Amino acid sequence: MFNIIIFGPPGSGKGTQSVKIAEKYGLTHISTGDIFRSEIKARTALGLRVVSIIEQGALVPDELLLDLLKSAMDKHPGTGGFLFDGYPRTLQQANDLEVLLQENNTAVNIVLALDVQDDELMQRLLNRAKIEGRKDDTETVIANRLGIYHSQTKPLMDHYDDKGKLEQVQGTGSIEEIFNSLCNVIDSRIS
Ligand code: B4P
Repeated sequence: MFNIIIFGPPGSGKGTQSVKIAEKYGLTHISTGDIFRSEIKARTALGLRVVSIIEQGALVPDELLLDLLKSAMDKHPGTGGFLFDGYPRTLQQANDLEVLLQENNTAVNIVLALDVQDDELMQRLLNRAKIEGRKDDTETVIANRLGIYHSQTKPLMDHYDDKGKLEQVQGTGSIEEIFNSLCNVIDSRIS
């Protein structure tokens, strides 16, 4: 199996690039944000539990992520690998993922970190708000999400760098240019 984490601040293009990478490399795309949004839409117990957390731009508690991830992975036995999008976001989640993958005799191969400045992120997400109307894409909530990214999620880059798994990629430019840079990095790790 070949497993990739795509990592970056909100609005860095994780979701956009994940769809393209998963298709090109035949990976199973797991987006924890997409899973939460579909649970909220379907008004499940989990959706009702997390809706206000997500609308405020806070992180869903780590313990809720573990079961969710296990069941998402269990739906794809025999996959060639997973592309984790928006997970892990805390050190606890990174440790949980490591254990979960070890239980399946596999591991994270690469962490692709998209680098984009905060002012560009704010602009992208305010633009998305006009198109998609996501409740967590208001100026105040975006600022909260960026703050949480810098304090709780960004430190994970050192964690994966220490393990020799981190690859930083410039996240500005056209979607195709960024995709090509990501593919170059993946190809260099596969061969
Ligand atoms: P996510 O859905 O992961 O939200 P996100 O960080 O905004 O990522 P998204 O994929 O939507 O955006 P992208 O970077 O692709 O999570 C939402 C919420 O769920 C979190 O705030 C949290 O509450 C909760 N949650 C999820 N996972 C969790 C976890 N593991 N632990 C705890 N809580 C969790 O950016 C896309 C935007 O940028 C698009 O509008 C796109 O058009 C634009 N864009 C992309 N590439 C571009 C480019 N090259 N140039 C210009 N614009 C570009």
